[in-house]
Amino acid sequence: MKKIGRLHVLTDTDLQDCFSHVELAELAIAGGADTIQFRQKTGETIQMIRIAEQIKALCKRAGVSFIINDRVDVAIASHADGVHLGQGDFPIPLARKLLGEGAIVGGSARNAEEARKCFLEGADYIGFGPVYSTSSKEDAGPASGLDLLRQVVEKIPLPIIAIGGINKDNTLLVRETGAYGIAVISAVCCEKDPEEATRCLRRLLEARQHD
Ligand code: TZP
Ligand code: MG
Repeated sequence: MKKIGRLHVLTDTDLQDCFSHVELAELAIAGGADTIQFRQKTGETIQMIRIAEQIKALCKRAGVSFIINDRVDVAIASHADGVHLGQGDFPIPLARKLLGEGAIVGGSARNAEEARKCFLEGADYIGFGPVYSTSSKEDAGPASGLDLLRQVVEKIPLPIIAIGGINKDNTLLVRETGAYGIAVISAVCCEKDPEEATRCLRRLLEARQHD
């Protein structure tokens, strides 16, 4: 069954060099991440497949969903649970055709029109943002803010995963918009203790409203 997850940790080895993708996945899973997204923009495909296979094994053991950023080929090769695709990446309908109905296909959206397009193309969830400004993605574009996030949550009948500048200080505000979950890079990968950082975000997501 498709499990989208509410706390997506995107592994990153460009912003920091203390932890490998596999180490980050392991620590994030231990801290309570329920989706791991392997995100690497450059490098040899064979190397990516090897890393993805290792993360897949960790995720499978823990019952955590495993998604690959951009690369449908790496997702197929590593038996990942799905892919996450940006507006200029591999087309969502084609990814669905190649990966099948059982795969998780997520799409990125920066505004309501792009979110609707992802929905119409058959995405299973939408990564919406950047909600706050971020330096983790060069072409992320301007921050949407919480109001636009709230509008997308209300308009688009898919799980909305908020992304961009999300950390322990704003997770509760994001959650109050009705967003299904959050996705983070720096709030986990760039912390000294990624496991504890993940645990902290998990607790905030699970805290009762108005606690
Ligand atoms: N897509 C939109 S913003 C972003 C991506 C991949 C970067 C998120 O990184 P951070 O460090 O959580 O702001
Ligand atoms: Mg992309």
